[in-house]
Amino acid sequence: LINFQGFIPMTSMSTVPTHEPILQTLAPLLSSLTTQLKHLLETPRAYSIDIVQRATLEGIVTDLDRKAKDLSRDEPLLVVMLMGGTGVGKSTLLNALAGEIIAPSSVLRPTTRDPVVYIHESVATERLDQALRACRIQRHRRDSLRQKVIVDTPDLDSTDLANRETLKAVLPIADIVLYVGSQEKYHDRLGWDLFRQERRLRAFAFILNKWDRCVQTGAAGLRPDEDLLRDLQKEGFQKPLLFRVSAVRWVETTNGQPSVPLPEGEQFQELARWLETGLSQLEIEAVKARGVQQLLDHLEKQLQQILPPDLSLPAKRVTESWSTVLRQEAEHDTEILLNTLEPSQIDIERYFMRQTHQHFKGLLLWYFKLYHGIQDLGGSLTRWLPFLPKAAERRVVGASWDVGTLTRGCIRVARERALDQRFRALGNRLLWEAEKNGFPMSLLNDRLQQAGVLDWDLRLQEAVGEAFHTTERSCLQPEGIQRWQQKALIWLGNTLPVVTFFGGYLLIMYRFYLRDISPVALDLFAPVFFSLLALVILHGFMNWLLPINWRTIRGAFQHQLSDRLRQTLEQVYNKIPEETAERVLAERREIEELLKQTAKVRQWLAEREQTARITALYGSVNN
Ligand SMILES: Nc1nc2c(ncn2[C@@H]2O[C@H](COP(=O)(O)OP(=O)(O)OP(=O)(O)O)[C@@H](O)[C@H]2O)c(=O)[nH]1
Ligand SMILES: [Mg+2]
Repeated sequence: LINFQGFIPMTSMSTVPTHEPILQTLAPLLSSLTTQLKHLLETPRAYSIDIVQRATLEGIVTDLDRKAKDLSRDEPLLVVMLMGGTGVGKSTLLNALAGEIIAPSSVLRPTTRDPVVYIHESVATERLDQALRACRIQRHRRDSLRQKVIVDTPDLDSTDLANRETLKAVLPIADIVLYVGSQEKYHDRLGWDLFRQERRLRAFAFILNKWDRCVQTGAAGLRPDEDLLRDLQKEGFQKPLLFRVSAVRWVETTNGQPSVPLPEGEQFQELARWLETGLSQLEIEAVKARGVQQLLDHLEKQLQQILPPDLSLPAKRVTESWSTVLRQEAEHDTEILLNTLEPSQIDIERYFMRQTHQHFKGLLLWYFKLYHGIQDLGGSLTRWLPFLPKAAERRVVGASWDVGTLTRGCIRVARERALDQRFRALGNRLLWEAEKNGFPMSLLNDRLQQAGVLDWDLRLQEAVGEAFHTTERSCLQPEGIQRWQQKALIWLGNTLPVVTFFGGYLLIMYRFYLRDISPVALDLFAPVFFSLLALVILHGFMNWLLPINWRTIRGAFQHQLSDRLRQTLEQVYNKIPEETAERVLAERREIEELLKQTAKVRQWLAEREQTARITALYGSVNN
């Protein structure tokens, strides 16, 4: 029979104990980690922690807190907890260890409902963890178990789910779990799953109870203990501490010896000895320290899982791809806005023309004033006289024509018709682009929604107004050859009519004084007529060389507006991915910092590892 192999007797301790009060030093370190982790969980995050990870981390906060409190004591208590399926004999085993009936055991399944805490009389209840204080406390006077708390727990596999919940509430307090099985029940799925989950967080020793039955039935196949050892090996426990026990035989004893003969290889006494003397102060500290290491290891793994990615590169890609989307959007929006301006095209044309005509002086200026006066009069007449044909729904440009009113009106109509809808759709399109470029949609959702409800009226008004004024400037002060043409026309316009007028009269005088031809009445009006003709011809030239019509204005305006709108959209949207990536990166740094600190504490602890006597209680880390 395999003896409890992981247990190396006192004399063969492999490392020399240090006198540094490790556990007490560890307590404030754990408290500091707890505070940081709490802060991390409490602050709102851009890269949110999913609900399961959050729950796990909150569990770790509780565990860290618990351990910090536990370790700050002079003489830490070692909590040894019995865990197993219903009817394997946990309560019977505790009774056997206690040497009296302190925990109810029965053939009825399940029996135990409340955990029973077996504790030395000198230990104040306040020293127990909150969860244990509420349990049934049984005191004893055995000094060999002074620093140990043995807990009998409800089963983990009966149909009574409340029992399972009770077990799960006390399990985190366990430093060592005594995994109890019987010949028919030692690796049932529920128990085994729980063992696999918990072994990463605490020490495990194994008890195969009802050994009397194991020996009896042993004929066919593998013996339960060998089978269990094989399973444990697969879990990385090469030399687990396994005790074969027949607890029921040790409940009723005479002079400390069982009344019924023990089956061969029964190891209850070894178990009792291990609990009493095998787990000395040194082992207790080592188990406690190892428990902390396991918890820190668990914390590191969980932190790794919530570590946000570095999104700097995807953010750049997203900004680039958004630029294309925003340019297209600006072009579409411009088209919509221009369409709403269409009905006012004549007003705009006239407005521009009047602005051009401001360049002139003298006769031509008077000519244009007259021309516009007649135009306005024509417009007014069509309104006053019902029988004259009317231009569809257009206003006539007055002297104080207001660009602001026009742009406000056209923005309102454009928003109602299509723009608002487009802005909403734009958010979705940008989200989709982001996802395509490896930037999680969920991170941008909020910001994009906020952008969607910005004061777009103001922004659009600014864009349209600016585009309008730039168009006006470019039309009134053309560049290149047109500029020279304009200059020449202005010069001609300002001089030619005057020259023709006075030239005409000089000609009449020449003919009258030098050629003796007396002018008729009509001749006297000829200079006026010629200068008027010059004015009309100049007007014609202007319309031909520097045309001011809706088509040219629209072209220039479209170019300006789509450019301005693109800038406006980029101002609002383009900074979002990078700013979000920066926030996520800051969160990543925060978690990395906590990871670094956790690793430091773990390292500090590893350097002070005291003994090899407890290695059997832990499987290999890789499993
Ligand atoms: N043959 C045999 N029977 C045992 C042994 N230990 C306990 N039993 C019996 O197994 C039955 C169940 O024992 P309990 O101690 O109540 O089992 P438990 O694991 O506490 O069960 P729950 O409280 O329901 O979780 C009782 O009838 C015990 O007498 C043993 O070593 N050999
Ligand atoms: Mg029980």
